[in-house]
Amino acid sequence: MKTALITGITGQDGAYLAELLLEKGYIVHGIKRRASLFNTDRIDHLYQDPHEENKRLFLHYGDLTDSMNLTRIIQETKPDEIYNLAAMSHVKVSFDTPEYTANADGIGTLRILEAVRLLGMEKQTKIYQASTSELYGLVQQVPQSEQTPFYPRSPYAVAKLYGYWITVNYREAYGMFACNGILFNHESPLRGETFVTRKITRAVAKIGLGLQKNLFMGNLDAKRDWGHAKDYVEAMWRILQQDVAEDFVIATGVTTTVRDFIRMAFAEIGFKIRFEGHGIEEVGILDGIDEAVASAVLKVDGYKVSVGDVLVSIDPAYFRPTEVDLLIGDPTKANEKLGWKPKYDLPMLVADMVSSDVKLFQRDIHLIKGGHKVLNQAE
Ligand code: NDP
Ligand code: GDR
Repeated sequence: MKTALITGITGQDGAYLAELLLEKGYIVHGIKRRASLFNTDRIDHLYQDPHEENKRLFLHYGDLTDSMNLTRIIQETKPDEIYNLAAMSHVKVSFDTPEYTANADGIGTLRILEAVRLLGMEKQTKIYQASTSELYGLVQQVPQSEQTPFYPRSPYAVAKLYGYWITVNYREAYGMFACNGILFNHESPLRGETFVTRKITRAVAKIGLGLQKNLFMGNLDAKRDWGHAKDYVEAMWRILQQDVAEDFVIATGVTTTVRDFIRMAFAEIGFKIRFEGHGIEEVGILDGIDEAVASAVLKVDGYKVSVGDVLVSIDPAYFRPTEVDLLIGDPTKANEKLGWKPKYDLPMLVADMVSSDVKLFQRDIHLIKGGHKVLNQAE
């Protein structure tokens, strides 16, 4: 029975990876941060009572900014595999908290690698580092592959650039089995609510149910290669099952604008959106309603919006000081060496996210109608 340690187990990827590894028979240790409110929503379904026999999921308090804590957890859990997923992962927020981001995302990676080395575990513990397509930043060439030069465009990406290279360096200097997965954007119903896809699918559900009037967005021209997180955690695991430690690009190879993602998401609830104007003057207007699709999805309150309403507006607050305009990954190496191919395409991803958010808010409406208080969820 193998043992894995997941940093960032309470995040989107941590939750799907923990589920996958438990299914594969692993003992799974996860590091969670102490918070004033519970932050384990995404893994509560995996929770096992501490008194249960054959328990295989264990949580430890910790933080990537605390070397001693990380060293102790690694020493105690003796993992065969470490998945370093913890990070301050929001690109826009990294402009507000650049030093903390460097500490957690950059030096945090060093802390894990150095702990394994100091403990003399460099020949027994494999390490996965959550690297990112944000490393490519300013477009040099497309599609982006393992050979494409990096040009990071945010404090987040610069911190992750350090994480990438320190992982390569420990592999080369100490013969450690340490690999970078250069993952392109991946989303799911568990995606954090302030990332663009989830922000859109939540708003689509709420607008459709009459709970929200308008969606405020930033740059609609950005293009992203979006996949499903479930597929991407499978790739992480495969990367560590290789005989030789290597870095891999994980992507779908298809790119789409934020604007088209919005169109697709509204289409899921039967709304057609027309975009007019340019730059911060651009708006998305409800152009038509497909009654058949809409009535199938919107079972609670019916429509509160009409054709001609402005449903999408631009707010410059959501623009970044430096933007990554175009990401499109070349997953050929992963296809060939890992035998990895995504099961979800973009339409399936959008459908999964919108239907999940519609259910979420339909449940809220039932609770409100039943006189229960629903916690305010941040936009
Ligand atoms: P999330 O933001 O959903 O999860 C991040 C996790 O890291 C959470 O568990 C969070 O804890 C934890 N965390 C944050 N800061 C610290 C810290 N200082 N110490 C310990 N834990 C911390 O990210 P994702 O699941 O989407 O991404 C996983 C990793 O993959 C991240 O490193 C991200 O940068 C990277 N990545 C993500 C991509 C994507 O498209 N999703 C693409 C490429 C790379 P808490 O729950 O308490 O906030
Ligand atoms: P990204 O994801 O920055 O690619 O990083 P995000 O979903 O935040 O942005 C994608 C693109 O959408 C544009 N955008 C907006 N973004 C947000 N969040 N909110 C808006 O209102 C909005 N309007 C337009 C952005 O400008 C951007 O171009 C994600 C994170 O998961 C990283 O941790 C990971 O490394 C990369 O993906 C790969």
